[in-house]
Amino acid sequence: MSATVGDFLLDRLATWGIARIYGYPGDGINGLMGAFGRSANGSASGRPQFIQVRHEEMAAFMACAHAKFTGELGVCMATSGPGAIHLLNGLYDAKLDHQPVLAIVGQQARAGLGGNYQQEVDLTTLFKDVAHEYVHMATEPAQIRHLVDRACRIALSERTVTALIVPNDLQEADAVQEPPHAHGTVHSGAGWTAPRVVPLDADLDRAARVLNEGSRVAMLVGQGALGAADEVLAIADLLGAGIAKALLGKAVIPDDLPFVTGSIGLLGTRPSWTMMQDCDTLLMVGSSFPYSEFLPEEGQARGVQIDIDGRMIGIRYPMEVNLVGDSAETLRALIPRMNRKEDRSWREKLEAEVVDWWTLMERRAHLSADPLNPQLVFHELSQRLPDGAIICSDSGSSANWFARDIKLRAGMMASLSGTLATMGPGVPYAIAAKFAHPHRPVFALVGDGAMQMNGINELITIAKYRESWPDQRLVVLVLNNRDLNQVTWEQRAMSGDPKFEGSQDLPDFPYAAYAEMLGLTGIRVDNPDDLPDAWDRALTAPGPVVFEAVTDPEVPPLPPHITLEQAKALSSALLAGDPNAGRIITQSIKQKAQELRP
Ligand SMILES: Cc1ncc(C[n+]2csc(CCOP(=O)(O)OP(=O)(O)O)c2C)c(N)n1
Ligand SMILES: [Mg+2]
Repeated sequence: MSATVGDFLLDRLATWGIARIYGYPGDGINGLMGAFGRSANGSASGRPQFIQVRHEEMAAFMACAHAKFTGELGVCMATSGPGAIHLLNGLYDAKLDHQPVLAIVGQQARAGLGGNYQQEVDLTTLFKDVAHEYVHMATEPAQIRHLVDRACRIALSERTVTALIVPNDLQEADAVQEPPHAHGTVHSGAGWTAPRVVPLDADLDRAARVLNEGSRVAMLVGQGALGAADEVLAIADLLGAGIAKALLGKAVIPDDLPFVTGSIGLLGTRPSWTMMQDCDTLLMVGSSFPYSEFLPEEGQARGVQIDIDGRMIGIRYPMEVNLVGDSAETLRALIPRMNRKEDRSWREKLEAEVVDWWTLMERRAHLSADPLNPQLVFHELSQRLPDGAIICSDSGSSANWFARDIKLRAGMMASLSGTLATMGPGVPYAIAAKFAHPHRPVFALVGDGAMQMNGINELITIAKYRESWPDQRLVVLVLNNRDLNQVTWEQRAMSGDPKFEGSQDLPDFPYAAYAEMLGLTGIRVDNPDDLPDAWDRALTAPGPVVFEAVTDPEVPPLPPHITLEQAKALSSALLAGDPNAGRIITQSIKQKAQELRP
């Protein structure tokens, strides 16, 4: 029997299979903390375990990453007022990337609400946008059962964020597990299973006709195709298609297949760019990749899109056939309708471009820089990635090198903040990955700006929990370039402004030495000759590692093609007195020149 509302709330979450809640305490949720305490923090009762982070935003990132790496509901918890407010950015990350996450927050006591009380914030209104599918405040013990049931079920079925607000005095009230059988009460049950969603036969036939009539088919897969690798590969084979991957879909299929053109977009590859320029048919599966200039021009290609969410269909390219359905199921239904394309010349052309691209990547990685070329850091890591690795990239230049230089193999997982593109998720995502898959090696690829924003603090969380992971392999790669580099390049290439050192330069920080102070392994590399050995050491270290790579901020994260406008903007930035003009020109020319080599 659950004694209090707090006890019952945790028990009900356990009924939903919730094993872990990321959060931070406060007097707004002491009635919930007491319930964790009464169950010896989960271990005694099957209740969830409370994982204490350094900042509530990190708890929300971790809940999001839990959802991304397990497919389950992620849960985070924070106190009223400031704690609840801190959650927001991480919750938006989950909402925008369509992850099921439940936020549970405290509130002032019911009797004081509306009294301009200390820490009283109108939380229903605050969460109304991020948790627009379901946000409710409990005012009665008898509500808890259906509020939990609905918040969990709606988050899962809509793949979105929901929020529950529980006043602190209510948490300590006597639980009502079963509302009275009376008018005005709600009697809910737990549980949700994913439905089978397949389009109608007539629509599948129409899609098959478009795909069969095309001769140069380009595929673009996103995170919605995770779990549909066999079907994606089977249809690509029948269609003689190449496959480009949106960032969140990087792990859908391995990068070592000859017809995989890799990432697309500003962080993408040249083969993906040319495939989209030259295709006559586009098959998009589970992606909402936003940048239209990287997709075919309107009218150039006929399009078929598959997405489980009818709202995400037909918004990036005017598709001829829009199929609302599960990726694997829908592709499976399409496969018997396909005629195998006998002319393989399109696929062969793409494969040749992919070979050239990887050669170019290798050459660019080995160009000298001052002191380290970040591409070499990623290149050397890529070759050494252990089987089953989980990779979490941050936003920043690391996302470029993650997208282009990391060759994922079958069985690996990877993610980042794809749609919100927020700084800061790298380290907390990695921590959640480690809790969800403690036997797998996990990597966070993070800039020094993101480390200074929150990653450094979350190293303390790693130090706190490392002993609970049976396999402690967790590497945080920090690109120490003393610069907010991605934005510095955007200032130059998009706005035509020289680097503004006042906003862009970062103070140096001893990341590896700090890791050592925390009892982690710290490795600092500032000489390219040391990289292979340093990576070997990092990958065989007995516990978590901070791998500090001192990298050159003047190595340009070049887009797959430079438009005339970007070239003009960059040259005007340099002419306007960019403080690093000379070295930028040298590095850019070196990078570009590799494309001209035979
Ligand atoms: C919360 C947040 N603030 C600002 C930005 C804008 N932004 C995107 S990347 C970036 C620079 C990141 O710098 P760093 O982490 O050092 O990585 P680098 O690009 O230098 O490798 C900034 C400021 C953002 N995406 N998110
Ligand atoms: Mg940086």
